[in-house]
Amino acid sequence: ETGYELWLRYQPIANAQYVNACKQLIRSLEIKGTSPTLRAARSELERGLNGMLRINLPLSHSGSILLGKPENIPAITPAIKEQLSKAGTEGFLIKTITIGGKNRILIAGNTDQALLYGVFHFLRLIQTEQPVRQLDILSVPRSPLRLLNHWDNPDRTIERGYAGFSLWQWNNLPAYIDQRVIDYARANASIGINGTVLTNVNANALILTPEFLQKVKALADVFRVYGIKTFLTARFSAPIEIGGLKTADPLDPAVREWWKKKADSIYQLIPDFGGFLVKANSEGQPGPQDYERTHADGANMLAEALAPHKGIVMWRAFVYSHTSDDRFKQAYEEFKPLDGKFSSNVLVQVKNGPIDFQPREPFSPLFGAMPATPLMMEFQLTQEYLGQSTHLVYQATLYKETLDADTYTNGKGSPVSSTLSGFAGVANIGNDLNWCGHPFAQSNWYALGRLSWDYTLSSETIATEWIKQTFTPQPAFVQPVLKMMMRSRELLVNYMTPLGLTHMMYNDHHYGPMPWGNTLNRPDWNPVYYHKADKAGIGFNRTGSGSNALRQYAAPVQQQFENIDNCPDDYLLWFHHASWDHKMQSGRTLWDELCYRYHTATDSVRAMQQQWKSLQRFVDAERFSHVQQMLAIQASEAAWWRDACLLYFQTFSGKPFPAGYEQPKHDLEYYKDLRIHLTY
Ligand code: BDP
Repeated sequence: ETGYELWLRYQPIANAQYVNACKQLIRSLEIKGTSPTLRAARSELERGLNGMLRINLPLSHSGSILLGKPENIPAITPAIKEQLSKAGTEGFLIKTITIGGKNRILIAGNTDQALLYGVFHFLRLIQTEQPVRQLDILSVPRSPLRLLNHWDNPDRTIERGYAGFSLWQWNNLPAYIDQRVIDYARANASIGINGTVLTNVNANALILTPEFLQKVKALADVFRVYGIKTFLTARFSAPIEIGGLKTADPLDPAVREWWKKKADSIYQLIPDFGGFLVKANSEGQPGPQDYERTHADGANMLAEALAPHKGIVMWRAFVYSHTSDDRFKQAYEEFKPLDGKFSSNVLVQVKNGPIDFQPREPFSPLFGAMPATPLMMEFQLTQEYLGQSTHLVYQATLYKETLDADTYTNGKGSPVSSTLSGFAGVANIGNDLNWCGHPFAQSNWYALGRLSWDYTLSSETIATEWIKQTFTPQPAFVQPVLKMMMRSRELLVNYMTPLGLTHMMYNDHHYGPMPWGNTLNRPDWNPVYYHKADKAGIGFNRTGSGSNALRQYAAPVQQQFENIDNCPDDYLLWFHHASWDHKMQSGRTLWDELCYRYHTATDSVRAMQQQWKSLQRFVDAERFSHVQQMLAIQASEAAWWRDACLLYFQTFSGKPFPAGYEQPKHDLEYYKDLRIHLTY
């Protein structure tokens, strides 16, 4: 298998007892309606049931599966109506009902999109071998916005993409629709993703030209069938670049008019267009500050153009300037004062942590700090700083760590998830045969969808579902793979940036260790800025005696971190410059703990390699070997991280490696001389 089928493989189920039980209950289908979305739902049901149970699903007036909206189902009871009144426009009900003495499986919802979600959930139940007798599942998304963000360029390269080129074949659109685009939409609908931003945040105004908009329309026409709205990134200077204006000043009437006309023309083609995602005045992108205007001025101008069409603006808070003493503080400093100043159809989109998608970050202090502004969470599925598509990292544990963190902004029990109005995941998808590069990277796409639908799901639950569907439901495979996945992100943290170290990757491509990096013009692009290692110790003091970034959190959060003696080990160096002899909570000294973490994590990757090897009989040869080869690279790169970092930090600590550890294969100069930054 190539992995192309993702978690929608629908392989014949081997468990005969389960198959028989299903076959007694599932024989035929009654479907109420004929919309393209319902046709897609039906064809998915047929495909899935045929694949898994070998059932051809004939249509019948009293079909054992009844798929429809309440107004089309005369026999519906008041109790069911009551349940569906809580389902909103996207939630669904899957329920065993009795009509005329006959048991039937009702899949109901208030819109066709909801019915499609219901069908996918039903198929998931079967693919994971859940009982289908006595069903009563009401599932309603907890978040209205569940988006992927593609950082795709018009030339089909993908910023931070590690799985090939963009799925959007701009050259062939609008005349040609690749089957992949349809399968992409199916996959998203199966996990509840309801929006996609097609283009890079480092935006190109070309996408807003009439020629490109025709192409975007062709994609939007496909996505609509699957309940997915289309969004674009808006380059702030587009009125100059493609509009012939002299300025992009958001308070200039001609500029405002230009955006209104642009929005009108988009909605003529795509009546349900979602809106714009904007990166402005960040990393060289144009923005309102070029005209001495605020982020709110810029966002509100676009919001005004989109409002008549019910479109939204997602304005990113990823900003930092070279003048601040601590990059950590910047987004908060710029955005917090703007709380309440944004139009009602603007959301501010915030990365999970204050810096930039590191293996571990504390939550961004903006969550909970802007009560008058709807905020969106931005997670990065593509593993820019997490071993790209080479390392096996299941990131749901990272997402959950952020979502569950208590902001205390409304007292105890105010988790980050409670401060959110939407979710965005920076996509890890390209035109590689298996979509995501590493076979396990698909799990991060899957997890983003499932968590955006219901952030109370545990990462174990999501991983278990994914493993069963993507490989096999056999417990002897599921259990060990679940363990591997659940530990994988913690291992990566520990062999790359343990104890709160951060941003020590090579310049530019961010692959591999470069803790010595100090050559870039901007200090806050250099690893030495983040770890601040010296003879006295290591770490970034963000307490009152340092940058005082901690002050941006609610008092109880500050208290968790501000005292060096009880700051959790995992965050120590995020907030403190600690001496090499500092006594960790583990009882070891900081230096010994650093050595311990790097070594045990590297050993654990080797153990993971052995574990995978023992599971060969459960997996097709192609995917087995792909994962196996990747794990071998990961194991050797974990050792590379370990040795490069420990040798480098040893030049400051002056301490020996504790006895019993494997010695580095090379000296520090060897690692510094590696030419990966030239060839990668
Ligand atoms: C950084 C990436 C850069 C993105 C930027 C962003 O290195 O390529 O453009 O984030 O999120 O992590 O805007």
